[in-house]
Amino acid sequence: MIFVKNLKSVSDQEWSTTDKYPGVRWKFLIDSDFTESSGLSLGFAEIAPGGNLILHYHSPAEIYVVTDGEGILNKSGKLEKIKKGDVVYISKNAKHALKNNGEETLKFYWIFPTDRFSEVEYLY
Ligand code: 7BC
Ligand code: NI
Repeated sequence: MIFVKNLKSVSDQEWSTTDKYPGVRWKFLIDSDFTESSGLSLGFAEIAPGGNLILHYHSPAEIYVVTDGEGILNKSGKLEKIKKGDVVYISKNAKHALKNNGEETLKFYWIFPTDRFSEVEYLY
């Protein structure tokens, strides 16, 4: 199975949000809840200035690909500035958070080695 998608092609998909993550919204691009895919999943998230994807961990490892903006990555308590063009590897169960302390929207893709985002259990 091979398919091509573009972020614009999911413009009909509603943004997802939760009160847990103020200023954060996201969409699913490759995810077995929406696409005929398995093994890997990909989503796209935006964090508005002042927004915060709060400290959490999960059993699957994760990758971020930052496409726009800048923010502060919390690496299990150690803070590091990240920006457009950076990629981030997060190992299984490593606590992480991402806050947008900049003036523009922070945008990034995330990748999980799972069929779907909905099977990732978020722990705090
Ligand atoms: O961006 C979201 C929204 C829940 O999740 C992916 C990022 C992460 O670190 O799990
Ligand atoms: Ni995460």
